[in-house]
Amino acid sequence: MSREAALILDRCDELAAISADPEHLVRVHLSPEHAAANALVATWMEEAGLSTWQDAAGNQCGRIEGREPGLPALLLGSHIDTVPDAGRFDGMLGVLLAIAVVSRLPRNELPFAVEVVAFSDEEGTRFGTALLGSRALAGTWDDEWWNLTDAHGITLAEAFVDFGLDPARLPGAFRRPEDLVGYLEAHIEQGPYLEDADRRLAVVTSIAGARRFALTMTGKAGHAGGTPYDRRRDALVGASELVVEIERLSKQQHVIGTVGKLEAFPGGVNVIPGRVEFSLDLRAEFDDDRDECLRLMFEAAHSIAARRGLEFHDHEIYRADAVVCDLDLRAGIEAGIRSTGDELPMAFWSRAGHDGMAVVAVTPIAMLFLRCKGGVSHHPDESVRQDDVAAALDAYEAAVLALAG
Ligand code: HGY
Ligand code: MN
Ligand code: MN
Repeated sequence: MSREAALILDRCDELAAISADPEHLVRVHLSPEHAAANALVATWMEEAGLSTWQDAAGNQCGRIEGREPGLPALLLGSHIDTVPDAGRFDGMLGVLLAIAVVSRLPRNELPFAVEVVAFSDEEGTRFGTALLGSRALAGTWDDEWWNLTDAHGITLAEAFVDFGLDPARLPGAFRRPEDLVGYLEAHIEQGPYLEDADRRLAVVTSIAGARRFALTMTGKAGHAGGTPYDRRRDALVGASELVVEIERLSKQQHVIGTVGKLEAFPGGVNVIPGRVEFSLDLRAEFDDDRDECLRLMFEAAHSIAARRGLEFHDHEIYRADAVVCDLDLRAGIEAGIRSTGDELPMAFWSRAGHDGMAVVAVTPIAMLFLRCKGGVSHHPDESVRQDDVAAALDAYEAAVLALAG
């Protein structure tokens, strides 16, 4: 058992070496690193006895049949793309656990086929909007996305072609509900609750709904020395006031608002910033709470702008509403956790987003969380314990068998 867990951790290290930056792990959608990771994951899938293919959206997929060919499939998996300067377990661990579960499963016996999917773009690092791989699988594709551009001005459509995919054939990746039984994802918690409770595993009740925005505060650039304060329209001071207000309102309203990116223009040390472009990531257990807090934030933004002679503009780049995990699939996960000796599985909502938010459009979902050190994620210090990985593997396998029962 721990040999399998050790192999999974070694493979996380192997995937972590496939990065666009040798110093900091970053692997984005439709990049050469994505292609290399797909190829490596495909060999591991084949070693585990899965027949493999890359779907029309760039997801790496694998399948074993059930007791007869062509049965609807239980989907296992996670994502293999990363945020910038990422940890090596967010996403990848779930893909490797899924492959390890399949290598344990009986062949041609289960009442469903089992598929493993390594989703191509859960984070949205390259094009801003996220879940592009899982939304393709779910068939909830918006053709507007083809015009999204990355930092180099390459459109999603161009990136598809560069990757060897044909945008016109994307519908080939859309799955039908009747061909699926459900989706189970194992993932690190990316938060402190399991570690604080000294527990290894938890079942997820729901996944927070998230909305992301590109915000702009516009004032007037000017001379840092010669412009008196009463004549300044300093976009950076205005944006900074809003950033602090976003945190205050988030805490007050019990939602989670984060400004992850901010850039001042023109960016001279002796120039008053005339424009600031910054991001907002806002999420909550319930969409109404998220949206009410957003209203308060934008109200504050406009009042700050009015007071400072600035203009505020918002552009929504991503939205995935909260989803509830399926009770039957959750029962399978809970049975799996109990099989590891944890009689009362912890259950809580995921503050992090996951591909299940997209997959739920085509089939029910459930998630298994495992503890991560200090709750740290989206950081190179992300780490897991080998014995927790071993327990997660046992629980994940038992969940699949419980659902087969
Ligand atoms: O942002 C998230 O919550 C996820 O890690 N993409
Ligand atoms: Mn992530
Ligand atoms: Mn993730």
